[in-house]
Amino acid sequence: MPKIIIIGAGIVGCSLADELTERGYCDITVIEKGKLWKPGGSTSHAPGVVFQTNGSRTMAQFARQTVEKLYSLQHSDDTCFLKVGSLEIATTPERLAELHRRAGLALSAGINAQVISPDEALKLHPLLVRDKLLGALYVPDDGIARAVLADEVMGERAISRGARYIDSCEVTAIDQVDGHVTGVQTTQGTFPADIVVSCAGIWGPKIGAMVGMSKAIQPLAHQLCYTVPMPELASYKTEAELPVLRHQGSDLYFRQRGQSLAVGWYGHRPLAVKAQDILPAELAEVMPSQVPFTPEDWKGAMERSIEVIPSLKDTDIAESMNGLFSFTVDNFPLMGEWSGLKGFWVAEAVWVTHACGVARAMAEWIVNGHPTLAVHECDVNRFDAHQLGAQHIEERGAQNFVEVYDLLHPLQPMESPRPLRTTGFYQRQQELGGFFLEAAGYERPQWYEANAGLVDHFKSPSRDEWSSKFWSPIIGAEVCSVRESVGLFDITTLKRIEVTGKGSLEFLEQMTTGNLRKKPGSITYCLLLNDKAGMLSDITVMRRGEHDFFIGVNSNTDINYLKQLAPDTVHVRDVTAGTVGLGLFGPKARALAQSLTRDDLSNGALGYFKLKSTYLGHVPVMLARLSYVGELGYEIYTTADFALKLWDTLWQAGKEFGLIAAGRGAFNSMRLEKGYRSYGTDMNSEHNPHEAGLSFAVRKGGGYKGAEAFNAIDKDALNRRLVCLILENPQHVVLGKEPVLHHGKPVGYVTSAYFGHTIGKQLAYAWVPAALSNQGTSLSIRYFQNDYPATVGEDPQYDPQMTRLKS
Ligand code: FAD
Ligand code: THG
Repeated sequence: MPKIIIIGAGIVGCSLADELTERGYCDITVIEKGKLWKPGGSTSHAPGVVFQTNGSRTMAQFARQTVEKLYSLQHSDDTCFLKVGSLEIATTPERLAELHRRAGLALSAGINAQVISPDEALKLHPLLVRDKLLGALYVPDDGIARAVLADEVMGERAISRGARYIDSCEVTAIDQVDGHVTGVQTTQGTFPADIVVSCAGIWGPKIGAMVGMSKAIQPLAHQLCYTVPMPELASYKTEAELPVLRHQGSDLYFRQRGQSLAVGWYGHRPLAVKAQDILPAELAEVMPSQVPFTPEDWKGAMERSIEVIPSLKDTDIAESMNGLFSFTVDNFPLMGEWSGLKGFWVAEAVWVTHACGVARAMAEWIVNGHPTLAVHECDVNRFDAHQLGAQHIEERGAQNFVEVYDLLHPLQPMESPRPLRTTGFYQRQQELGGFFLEAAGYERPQWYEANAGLVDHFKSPSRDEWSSKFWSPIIGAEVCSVRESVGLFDITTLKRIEVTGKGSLEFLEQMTTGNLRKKPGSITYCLLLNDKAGMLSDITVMRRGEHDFFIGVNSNTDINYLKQLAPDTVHVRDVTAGTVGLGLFGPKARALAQSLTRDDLSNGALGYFKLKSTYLGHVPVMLARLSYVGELGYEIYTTADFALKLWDTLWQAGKEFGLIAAGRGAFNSMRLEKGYRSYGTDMNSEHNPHEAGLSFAVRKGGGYKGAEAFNAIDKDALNRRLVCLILENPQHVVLGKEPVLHHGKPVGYVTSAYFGHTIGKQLAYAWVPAALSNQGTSLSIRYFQNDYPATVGEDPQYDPQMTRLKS
């Protein structure tokens, strides 16, 4: 049994000790610099408000598990969760619409939620104003976490199972030998360990610095005040009965505490603090995670509050604080084993709301090697280099604070810093009027205004205000034009690695489901599985030479995962930033490419899923004959220095073939018509290849990670399936993440949705129970308040015979 040290006894550390000891990992030492059970971190003063609804399914599940667990914990005579319900209120039509969308997100994640009328809201919370209210989102199972009490209950339980808690003990250094953690040094001496888990919250960056790890965490202060007792609350005798409230339109939230109200305020400027500068307990006024209250930043908070709770008008503030907690560059927590040091794990930037779910996933990860829920969004190894720079962390953290309650469209890119990364094609893309969104920090065109002239030719269904954000009818025109002739797509943002050296083939055979014993020049589409046959990624392995592979992967997590496991003779190198990629896709792609090279590109010489090094004009390239948009064509790779020359060469030659530049919008619509899944969106580690319709990518026999579990799956007894839904009315637009209903009951959720311009239908891929996955099954998709009828259709809808790709 490994010796485990947990740094920090906040809600995350305490939950983790509980989850690990429950799984029989009892050699646990929790080291805490403060005093138990209120050691002075963010948990010690959090009002504990829990709203489970989240744009991320995983985060919503973490919240659900947290509520379940805290509700099951008994402290004295009460549970550690007060299930008072929650109300998010709307005073504008836009916010009301947003509440309907959020209700959909909740239902998709299995959380009971409904939009209710102002009168119903008032019944639940009589202090609310009536006249301005348009409606509210009511989630009955939301409420208040009694986090400090929960820490004590979970802590005592872990201790009863053999764990140790040592308080007033500060970790000052992490020991390591040969890239593996060996223990920690503290103010009370050295403690050996096989695994160290940092649950240090806002001090996370400081612990990170001990091992040379930059953490994408920014501690920020947030203002919270408690009122004096209010006469309107005089009749309440318990800690809280009224639902917790959010008024996102004014950056406010509220909870009852006996006869007073807590008012939380995000409307102030971001108040950043460096982890290194947080005062120790003996110097801090109240506790380390509270900095002095700044009344000037509170300005506006009460005025806005009175607008929705008029009885606050003559109410004084009894307690006020600027409390510290963590924001990250992408709003997701940091979880998992850091690839820079074996045995060094992190669970930080976690809200109370998600803490027990996060801790459960961490414990499963440590004990079983993989968590049950999909954690790719939260993986500590997910970041690009730029996301780990001090300036970026500070700026993104602050911006995410400002936007915490903003009404954000799912496609909305960060505003700053932009442009941050550009591909070598950027100048040309600008000249063509590219409408840029951001991907992995790169500017990436969604469509090109230069193609506006095509719109008269190829019409798209019109869209409502929400779905027409970051959208243009040009997207559909680009699709149709590419399917007719040929298009140029910038695919540089797709991550690429080289795996080279003796033993590469054997290594990749163990790691992937692919049949890779093919001649150099071949390409294989395959999967990475975990030990439970859950999918970690889908990749394309291009064999360039005997011991030389070029692989298209999905994320930095994939890259770090392969790096971690590669034997000494095998080198895994990320070549994304040093190379560029263009997709040349469409029926005229071969004729165009052939006009630029003396090598034979005929179907016989360079067939489907084959690879070739050649020149296009002056530019040395690798042509890979595959296409995520389902057309004849090539992925073309070259080094970054040749980007512009490559673009210009193709552009010049493309004139006679009707070449257009096409954006990501077209790319996504086309890949969905062809039924190509997008990892992270359509599927993740919670799903096995059969459920996702990808078992064709798994080789027969075994010898790869996950084989045993995969071979044990009963294909005829799957619980759920990814299906292709066709909306009955092609004018009905959905965007993804909406709940799928059967006879009015939520049964699943949409992953990706686009209009299929070639087939003239609105498509939505969705997870549904296997019993409802047969073609022809009638379901509906809830978009805001509307239930749109949809039917399970053939998968894929476009070119199922592969005639276009293989022509
Ligand atoms: P912490 O509770 O900060 O625990 C980390 C522990 O690590 C600390 O006890 C610290 O002493 C210890 N530690 C650090 N460094 C060392 C070291 N070197 N050696 C030993 N020990 C160390 N979240 C919600 O979900 N709902 C809310 O309503 C809510 N409201 C909030 C309001 C305010 C004003 C603030 C500030 C935060 C709020 N949060 C809320 C966020 C929430 O409080 C935190 O995200 C959560 O408590 C973090 O828990 P943690 O265990 O990660 O960190
Ligand atoms: N290009 C490259 N690598 C990639 C992607 C890509 N890696 C990550 C991600 N995208 C992987 N996704 C896919 C999905 C489908 C296909 C390729 C990459 C594909 N599938 C064929 C099919 O299902 O018809 C496979 C046919 C076969 O196995 O013979 O082409 O876009 N480089």
